[in-house]
Amino acid sequence: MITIARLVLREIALSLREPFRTSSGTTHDRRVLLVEATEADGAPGWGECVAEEAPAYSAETVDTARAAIIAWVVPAVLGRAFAGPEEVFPALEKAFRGHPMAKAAVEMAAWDLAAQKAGVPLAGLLGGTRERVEAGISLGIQGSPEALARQAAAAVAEGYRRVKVKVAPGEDLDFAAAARRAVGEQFPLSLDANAAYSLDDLPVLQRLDGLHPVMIEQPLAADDLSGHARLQAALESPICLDESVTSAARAADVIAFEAGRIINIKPGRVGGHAAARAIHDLAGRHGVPVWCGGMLESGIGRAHNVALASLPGFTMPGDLSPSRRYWKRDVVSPEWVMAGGCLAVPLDRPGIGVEVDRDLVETLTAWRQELRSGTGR
Ligand code: OSB
Ligand code: MG
Repeated sequence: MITIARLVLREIALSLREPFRTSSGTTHDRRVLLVEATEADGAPGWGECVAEEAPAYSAETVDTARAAIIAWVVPAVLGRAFAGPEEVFPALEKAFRGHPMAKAAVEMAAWDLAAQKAGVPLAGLLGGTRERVEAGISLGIQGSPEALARQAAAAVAEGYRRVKVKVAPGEDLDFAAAARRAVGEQFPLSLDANAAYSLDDLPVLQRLDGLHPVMIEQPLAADDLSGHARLQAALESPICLDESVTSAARAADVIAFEAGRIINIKPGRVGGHAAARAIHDLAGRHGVPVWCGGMLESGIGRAHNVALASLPGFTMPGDLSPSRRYWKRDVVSPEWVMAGGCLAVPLDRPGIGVEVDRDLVETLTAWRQELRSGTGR
């Protein structure tokens, strides 16, 4: 049984070591919403919202998520007794439509809370079976193909198990070809378009296909499953869907329509761990490989992703890079490190398995709001 009695919502500012550019924009600094959920007593559970500042990747933003959490998520969960964390997502789905990133931030905090309370690692509570998860790197669009090639070669040398390269119309063939030369013919290279193409771009997409990437991620618009099905039929490389998969029902559509052959699961995008696990289970039943995506999370969101990625169906390296790839200093200790191309699943500690550096979080906090059950909201 868990009953969240108090929830602290805050926004912290984190500066990326290097700007991250995709077809949908450039990120220099992250505004990260953090959720700290506590029962009447005991250790808090932490969650992180993956929404970005602008509605580029999806319609949700930091500000819409904040509003949705306060207006609708909190009233649906605060002070309410749940038999377990798996009951939180259905309650939120019943309470209001949409806003999966807002729902996920609180839902995931509830999972950490439940794991802390039970004294078990979150990975174990979710059904994880791996002791380490394979790390991949996602490289933003660089100033030149040569600059991208240098980064790709460095990533291989560092031990990453897969290199993903962002592409956009006009910054695709030369960049992807340079990355392919840099990593070698056999190395798992993937391309991510963040929904920047249309079926009119078929000639370019077929030339990218000719570089035999392990997958082409989200080439077309998020809501265009029929377009993806047509494109998949015209390509050799598997299409992987990211933005399109906002729920388990959408994942079922992807599989039924053959709109893609691989699914990127981000718990923060689909409403949290329960939905992410449902997609994992569904994909497994259909023989569709899944991997864990990332949204430039702090060490808190990363901990949730690592725990999820320890489930048996996550058979491909995730966008799970060590803390140092993103931040001068992460908000957790220990920071996430890569060894032998993997991140270790922290199985020796309860919950998310890393400690939140409260002093640092306090220093980085732009605003904070405390919500309690029983008080006038
Ligand atoms: O499309 O996978 C994506 C980052 C922000 C938003 C969307 C995406 C990404 C990444 C980075 O590719 C993955 C990471 O966290 O390292
Ligand atoms: Mg993506």
